[in-house]
Amino acid sequence: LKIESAELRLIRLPLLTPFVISTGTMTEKHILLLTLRAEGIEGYAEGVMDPYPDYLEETISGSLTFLREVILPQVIGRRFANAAELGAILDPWRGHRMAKAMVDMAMWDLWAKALNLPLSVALGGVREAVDTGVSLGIADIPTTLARVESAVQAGYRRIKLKIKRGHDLDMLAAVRDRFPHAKLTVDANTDYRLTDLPLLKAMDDFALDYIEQPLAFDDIHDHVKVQEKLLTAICLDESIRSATDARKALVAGACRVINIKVGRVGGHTMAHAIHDLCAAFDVPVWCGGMLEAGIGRAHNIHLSTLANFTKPGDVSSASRYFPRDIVNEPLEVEAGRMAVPKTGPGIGVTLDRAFLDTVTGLREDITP
Ligand code: OSB
Ligand code: MG
Repeated sequence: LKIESAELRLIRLPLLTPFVISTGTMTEKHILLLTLRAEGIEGYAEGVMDPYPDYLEETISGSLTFLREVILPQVIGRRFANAAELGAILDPWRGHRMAKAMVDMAMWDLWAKALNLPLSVALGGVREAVDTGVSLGIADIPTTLARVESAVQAGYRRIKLKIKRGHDLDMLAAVRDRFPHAKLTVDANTDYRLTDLPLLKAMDDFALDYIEQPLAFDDIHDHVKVQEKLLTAICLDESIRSATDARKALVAGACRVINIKVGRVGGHTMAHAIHDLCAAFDVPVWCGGMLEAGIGRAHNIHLSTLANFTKPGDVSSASRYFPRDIVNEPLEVEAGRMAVPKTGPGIGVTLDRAFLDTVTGLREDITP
């Protein structure tokens, strides 16, 4: 495949409901969208970086500069047999895994399309639909109970509750009391410290499937101390950026579950490596989300078809987030399962170009 040109767009989509997590509130989703063109085919990817570094360090403006000035000029005009060959261009640079992920993901989409295969098949997936859960933002207890109720009614197979210091045990007690049999998890997005160990230990009473990322985003070591003391499994999200991170976490006993976000770890090639490593450790994985629009959501669904994605992922219905999506196909959950989109090969969704143009703030074409 010879990559002929690329297009970067910066789009803004309003969220139906503000999404509140321990690090802040999101009311609008800003998305960097990449198109790679080769031999009459287009491959697409969405970036998961935010305007400001509140989830991890990367920002949209930094990624835009890195892609426009450093990476894309080397990709365009060059031939690739597959996405793994991007390593020669991407690996020399530090960090920037979210930006690298965009290039890797668009290349996987292109490659699968060139082979006329669904991306799930090109990746080695084994399912036609994937189990899904929901991630519920921080809200007062009555609002949270109502949201859990509607998620359970909708058939979601796991409910993840966002927590922060001061919004944890009372809320959990209320939810567990009302929903004694629901599969519940919590996600702290790094809000706790080792001194909170007694509080985290108290969460063992709520039969949670796991506690996601209680400690710092750049920490693996201290999570070992939490995991040793708790019966509940720790799941790492922010701390795992690569298969090397995953190896260190698993060898040290920092977690018993890993949340793989393809956009966080540098793309499908790395996501697959983490998936395989976890399988070797007998550790289950699940697919996380970053409130993606249709392109990123489709990538997540295809990735979730790999065999060791045995826990429900955050790949819930796009209509929970956006009044209108940038793809034509509705990505909606039915009875707790999301079907793999298959309008054609690759990621199996098509851009709603007329709508996309109305939400595009910046567009750049990168040509040889
Ligand atoms: O930690 O998983 C997270 C959203 C933004 C930033 C971080 C996270 C999340 C979510 C949302 O939990 C998952 C989704 O896309 O529904
Ligand atoms: Mg998380």
